[in-house]
Amino acid sequence: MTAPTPSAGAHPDAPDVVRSAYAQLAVTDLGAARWFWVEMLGFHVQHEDSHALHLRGTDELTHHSLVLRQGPVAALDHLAYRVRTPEDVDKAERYFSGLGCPVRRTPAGQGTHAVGDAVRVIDPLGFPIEFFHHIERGERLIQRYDLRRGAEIARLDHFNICTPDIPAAYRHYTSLGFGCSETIEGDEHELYAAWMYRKQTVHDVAFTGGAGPRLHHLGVATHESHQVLRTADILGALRKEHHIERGPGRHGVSNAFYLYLRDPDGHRVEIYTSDYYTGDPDHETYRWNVHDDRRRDFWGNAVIESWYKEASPVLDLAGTPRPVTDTLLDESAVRIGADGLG
Ligand code: 4SX
Ligand code: FE2
Ligand code: CA
Repeated sequence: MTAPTPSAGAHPDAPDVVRSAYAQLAVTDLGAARWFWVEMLGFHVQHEDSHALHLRGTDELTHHSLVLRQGPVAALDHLAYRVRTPEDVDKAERYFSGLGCPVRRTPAGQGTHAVGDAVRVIDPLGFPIEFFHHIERGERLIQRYDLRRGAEIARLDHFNICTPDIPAAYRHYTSLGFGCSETIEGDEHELYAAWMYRKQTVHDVAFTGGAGPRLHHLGVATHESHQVLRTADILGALRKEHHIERGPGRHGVSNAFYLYLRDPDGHRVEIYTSDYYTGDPDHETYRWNVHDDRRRDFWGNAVIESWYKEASPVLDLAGTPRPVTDTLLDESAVRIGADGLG
């Protein structure tokens, strides 16, 4: 079986990634997290026990796209990619072992509830990443309009990660078979940011320059921009406007309509809609100059400083927060990358 999405740069031994599939976050107050993600964003509770919530959007047919588990510190537990076949899980194990990465097999029943045989790695960028194929299915909710509330989230769209070495991140994901839809580049084509995909959208993962490894945000999709605006209105009406960090606005990169929120633990989530199809085999990378004021907000609105500086720590395979480094990011990169700082 061949992948329908670009794989020109893929390493022959790399697993066939289908898409960004779910994120598992550690949260310090599960009740507060439930209010935010279920009541405000409209995620559906697929499974719940005393220490974790398994959530999915209206259009998702797999068991969950977000797991919130109670933990001592707010952090990213892991990001998970679905691979095309069970054999691709074995491939992932061999591929990351070959790169010298820490690798742990989590057979069905030993990892995340409802996920089958999987492999967890600390990837070359320092992130905890899972690759799985099997996952339980959920009941179809696509036309359960009666169950919709809040932002009416349809599905997980992407992960955005902070890393000090953007070219290294670009090379790693190119080897994994990802295509590149858009970039932000300097006058000499220095790479400041990149948006990369396996499914046929603008991205499954994007990179923000800065200390890493840290999770910058999860991007979750609604069908239309009115749902993005409605989310901001509901938070305002409840005097919960402090959860709004950036937007609403229109991105230059991706053309998506957006709103960034912070959950009760500070985890950032982007409500995202209306990007475009990238599945043609000759789809070309669109390159933005770092001096173009429309690149991050098409209307030229400045980006708030916290958006560049703050992000969630990530855990190692034993559940301990990983140290963060930013040695490769010099002052000029911070100034030029941080377009909100004037
Ligand atoms: O701010 S950017 O326009 O660069 C941007 C940020 C574009 C798409 C995204 O999903 C994002 O988080
Ligand atoms: Fe995003
Ligand atoms: Ca605010």
